[in-house]
Amino acid sequence: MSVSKIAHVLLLLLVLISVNSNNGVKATHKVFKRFQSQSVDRVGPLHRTAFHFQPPMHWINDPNGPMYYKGIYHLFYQYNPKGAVWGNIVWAHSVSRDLINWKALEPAIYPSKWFDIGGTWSGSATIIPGKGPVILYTGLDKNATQMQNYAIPEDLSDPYLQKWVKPDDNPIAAPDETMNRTAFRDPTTAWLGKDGHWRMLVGSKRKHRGIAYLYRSRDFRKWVKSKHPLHSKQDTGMWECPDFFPVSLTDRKNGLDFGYSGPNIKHVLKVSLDLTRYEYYTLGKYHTDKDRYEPDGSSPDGWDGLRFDYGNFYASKTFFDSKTKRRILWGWANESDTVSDDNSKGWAGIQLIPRTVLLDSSGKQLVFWPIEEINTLRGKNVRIKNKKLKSGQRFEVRGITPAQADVEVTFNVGSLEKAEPFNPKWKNAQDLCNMKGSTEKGGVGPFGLITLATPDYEEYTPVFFRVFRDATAKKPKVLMCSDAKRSSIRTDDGNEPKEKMYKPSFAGFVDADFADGRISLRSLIDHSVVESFGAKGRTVITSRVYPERAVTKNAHLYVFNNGTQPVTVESLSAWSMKKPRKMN
Ligand code: DQQ
Repeated sequence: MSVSKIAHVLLLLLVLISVNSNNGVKATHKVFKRFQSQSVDRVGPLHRTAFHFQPPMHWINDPNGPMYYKGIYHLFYQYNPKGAVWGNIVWAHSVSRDLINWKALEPAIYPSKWFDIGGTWSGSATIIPGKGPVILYTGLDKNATQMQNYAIPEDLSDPYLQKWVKPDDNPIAAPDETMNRTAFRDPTTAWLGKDGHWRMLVGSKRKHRGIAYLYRSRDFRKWVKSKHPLHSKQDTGMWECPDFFPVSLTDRKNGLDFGYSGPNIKHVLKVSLDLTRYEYYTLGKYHTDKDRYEPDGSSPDGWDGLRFDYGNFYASKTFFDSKTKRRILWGWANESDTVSDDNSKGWAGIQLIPRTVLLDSSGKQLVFWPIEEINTLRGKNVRIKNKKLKSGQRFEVRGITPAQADVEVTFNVGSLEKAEPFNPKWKNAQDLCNMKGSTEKGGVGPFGLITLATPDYEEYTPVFFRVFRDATAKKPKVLMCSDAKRSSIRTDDGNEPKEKMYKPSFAGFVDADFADGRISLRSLIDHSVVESFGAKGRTVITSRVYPERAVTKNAHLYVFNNGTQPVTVESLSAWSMKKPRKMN
């Protein structure tokens, strides 16, 4: 091996080690044989969520084929009908009129033909104008070769589209000899080019290079791989669940459909990195003449890329809601406790609250916000105005159910003079959050919410900001953390000696200018999940947590300031959240 090759491999190893040590959301495809043979005999209710999407029992992972068709929202998802670990995967299917109240149907797609007998893995839905929806999904044959298939509704007059047919001319795309046959999956929603041809992407890798292969078709049946992939990036490993869509530079309210082309748009390419189980996206230009995508210089294309969510969030997928003209994001949050625990509680995995996706006014990142329909679940409300928090002070938010709540708060920090200097060596937000935590006094911050807490802080999950002065930039450097380190007193009791509950100090930097001294935070708290939106959705972090004492009526919610600089809670509104009903 040449010296440069050795240096390259070492660099890659270093990147992997550092990235892995900061993440490690649990792998999905690991097969836990011992647990696979066990079926669920009871469901542990303690940490089940109330208003998140979750089937009555068993394992779930990626959201698949979300779509809106003739008045109905459809959500399919990867589901193990037999147990609480990954395996036996089918496409479970639920429908809703409002994305909140759901009705579960029979699985839509399950292994039955030679081209999917080894597995029915992730994919997307496309609505063909004048014809109806088509699902593209990955099937595995008996040798575990991955290939792309299509399925169509058996009866288009059934409003719920319950039965799906897999025609015999499948597969529509199989790996050729230049491709990796076990790394070829997760087709995107297809889009129509100006030439009248459909396009879709399929995630893959060659050696360490992540790849989004592009396929074209005139009739949606015969698909041809284009000469070049849409995009690829060295040393990023397998790209799972790619997602590719346009966003408007000028329209701050509406999303754009997949095939939209016109002036004042950018494109987003998101990939889910199998190696580390986190995702990143770039903003860039889609050169439709060459069918190639080029990320903007300002969007890091690799491990340091921008993220939809800096926490427990994976295999996400967007769809265009033609009813309300929104682009809506679904993402899956795996459990963070041990596999034995998942098995004994009889369920694992939730879908997070769908989020709208828009381009930020800076044009340099996306912003996310829980869909407004979630507000229909808001119940009892408490409000607090203009409350000053001196250094080291906290107050409790009383009068709502803290384990099942929606909280919106706007802080005003006044001046940033006392902000600590930012050390340019601090490259990684999660390391920084882990190092400083929520109790080490800073100048401006840490301040924020303390969710799912016991009054003595034996257990607590703080979500907070810490503001630094950045000598090299005009703006302050703002760190946002959702720190699960002290979320549970449970000592790991998994049967496997190496199993440990995963309690990371998830964090991201926030592009907030504090021009008026203000920064906002919203957290959706639901028993074992805290989804937090900083600075109106510029940075989003999801944590899964498993308190032992801070549960149901014994959970508390606080607002705190551990910075030297006083902070004012300009306004706070918190709601108890209701459970959705079944769709009727
Ligand atoms: N999960 C699916 C795959 C996909 C992975 C299998 C991502 O299609 O690559 O359950 O979590």
